[in-house]
Amino acid sequence: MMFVVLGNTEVSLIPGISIAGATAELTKLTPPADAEYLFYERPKIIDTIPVTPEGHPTPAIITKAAKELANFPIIVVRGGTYLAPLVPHVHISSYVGRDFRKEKALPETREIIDRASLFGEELNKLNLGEVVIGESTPGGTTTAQAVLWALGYDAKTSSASLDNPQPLKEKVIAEGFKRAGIKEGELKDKPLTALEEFGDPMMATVVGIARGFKGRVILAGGTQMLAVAALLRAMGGELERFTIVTTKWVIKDKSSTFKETAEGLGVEYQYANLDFSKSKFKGLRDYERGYVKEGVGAGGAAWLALKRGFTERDIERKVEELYEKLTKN
Ligand code: AAM
Repeated sequence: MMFVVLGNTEVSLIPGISIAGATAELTKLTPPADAEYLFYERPKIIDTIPVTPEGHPTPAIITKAAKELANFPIIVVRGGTYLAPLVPHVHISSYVGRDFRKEKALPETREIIDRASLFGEELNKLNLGEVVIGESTPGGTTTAQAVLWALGYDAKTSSASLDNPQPLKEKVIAEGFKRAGIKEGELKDKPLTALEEFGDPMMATVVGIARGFKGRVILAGGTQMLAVAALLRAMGGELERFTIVTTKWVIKDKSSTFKETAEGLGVEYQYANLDFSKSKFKGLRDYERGYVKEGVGAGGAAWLALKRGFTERDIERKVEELYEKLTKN
C-alpha cells in the first residue's frame, strides 16, 4: 500500500527557491494536482499536470505509470495544503507551513503529529506489513535542509532544479535561524521545536504516521525523507524498520549530500534505476540532465512495481505512453 502525503509551505513562494510548478504562485496547486493526476487523465483543480517553468513534467507521471502497471492502492493524505485535492483522501490538516524567516513555520506540529499517528495506529490493524510513503511539497527541500541543520546535520538537500539554488537556500535558512535565535545543531535534542520552527506539514504528517504504524516503512523520496528520518531518530526511534527509496537522479546529484547524510544517519537506502535518455520527449530526457529528479513517491512507486515483477523498461514505456496522451488531448 502506498500513501502520498501532500504539504504546502509558503517557502515555495520565495522567488527562485522552487521550480515544482510553472510559477511560484502555481506551486500552491502542485500537491493537489499531483494527487489528482494519479487517478485521472489530467488534474481537476487545474487543467494541466504540474510542470517546471520550462515544461518538465511532474514526477507524478512515474508514480502513475507504476500504479497503472502494478495496480497497487494509493491513499492520498492531506498533511496540510492550501486546497483540498479533488480525489478521496485522508484529511490530517489544512495548515500550510509559514515562511520561517518571519515566524514559526508550524506551531500546529503537535496537533498534526498526534492526528497522523492515530491514523498510523489504525493501519496496524490492517496487517499491511509495510507501507510506502511519498510526498508532494514544493519548497520542501529548503524546509528539509533547515530542519537537518537545526538537528546538527551538515547536509545539502537536492532540488527540483538543475541548478540547485543552494546559495539562496542557505541565505533563507540563515535568516530563519536568526529569527529563531538558534545556531546549527542547537535543536539536536528538540526535534519537535525544529519542526515547529522550520518544518512543513508533510514532514510532521510522515513522522506521525511512521510513529503510529509499527511495520516496515519505505520513505519514498529523496533528501526531504532524510529530514524525516533525522526527526524520527532525534525522537528516539530506531531507524531499522525504515528504508529510503529514491531515484537514480537523486543519488547522482552532486549538489546534494544524499549518500553522505544517509550514511551519517544510519538509514538504509535504495533507488530505482530508471533511464529516460531514449525518450521521444525533451521534458523526460531532461530528467537525465538533473531536472525534477524525484517526487510524489516516484522512486518508491517504481520499487513497488519492480517488486511485483515489472521491469524498469516497463515503467519507462508506460511513462512514455502517459506523456504521449497528455500531448494529444
Ligand atoms: C513534486 N511535484 C513536482 C515536483 N515535485 N512537479 C514538478 N517537479 C517536481 N520536482 P523543491 O524543494 O525544489 O521544490 O523540490 C521538492 C518538490 O519536488 C516536491 O514537491 C517533490 O515532490 C517534487
